[in-house]
Amino acid sequence: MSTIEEIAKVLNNSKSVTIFTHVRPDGDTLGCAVALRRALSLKGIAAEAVNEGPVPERFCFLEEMKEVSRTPRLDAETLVAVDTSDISRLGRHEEIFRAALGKRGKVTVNFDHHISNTRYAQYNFVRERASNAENVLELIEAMGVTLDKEISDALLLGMCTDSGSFSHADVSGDTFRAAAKAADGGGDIHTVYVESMNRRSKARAQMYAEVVSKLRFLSDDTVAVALVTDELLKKYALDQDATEGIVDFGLSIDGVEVSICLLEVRKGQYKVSFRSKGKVDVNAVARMYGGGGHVLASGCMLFGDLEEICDKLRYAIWQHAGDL
Ligand SMILES: [Mn+2]
Repeated sequence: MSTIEEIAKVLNNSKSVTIFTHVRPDGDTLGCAVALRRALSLKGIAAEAVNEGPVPERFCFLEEMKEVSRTPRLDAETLVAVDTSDISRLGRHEEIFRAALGKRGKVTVNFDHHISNTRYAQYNFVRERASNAENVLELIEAMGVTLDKEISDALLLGMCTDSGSFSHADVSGDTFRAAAKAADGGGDIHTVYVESMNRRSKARAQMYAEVVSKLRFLSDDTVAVALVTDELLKKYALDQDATEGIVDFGLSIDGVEVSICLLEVRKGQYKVSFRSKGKVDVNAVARMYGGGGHVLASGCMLFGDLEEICDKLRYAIWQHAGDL
């Protein structure tokens, strides 16, 4: 594995850089990408940030998000993936990244914080932190770039969203030290928190209330399952991004050890998000079905009807339940 200093050197010596983010982008992958894009351009290096889809509305309060494009425009020398545990998480851009692997004149970098990272690039840096933005902050410092307001806000967005506004179990002194640097750099945590995490449309509030009112409880009320059907999203004219955060509600219930959100992506196919209070390793649970993530937060895809899926989940959690 490479060090932050080695990767800083690779980036500083690059003529051009494309920064890739993962599918269904969150605040961390986008915050990391736009902060790094700006740091590179402040050094006079041609740089762009890309995602296969649109930037979710709740992150668009940052001007820098305008710099995120749907397809690479540069034929960049260096390709960097941020916050992306596996190359397949690049979605439509996977082939572009894959084509650069081992190709002369191309450099690939994988810069991440997921325990499940598959080390798919030429240069890999993976260090567990509450957010990858903490790692990117150190990378930008190692590149010799002074944090400005735009970089600081983008990094705070990553830290704030991935850490559940600095509340998750994996938040440490490192998180706060990084956040303090971003605050000193001009970052505004109040705006970042309110815009990205603490506002919602009326339609979303109503959809949320309906999902919560129908929560299912499994395994002696230790597992809460929220179901978001396609029909429900259509009823409120919402897209799948609107389900962000629902899984966290289940975990707030006394006695619940694992909270699950099932999002129906098409008939018989569900995107599953897991949260754990700590007794169950949900990274291991998700891995049973080809997914992964962190010990306390992970995801996978499941196929079948709802009852089959609940049986699978019950079984998988029981397998990894420890003293539950
Ligand atoms: Mn992340």
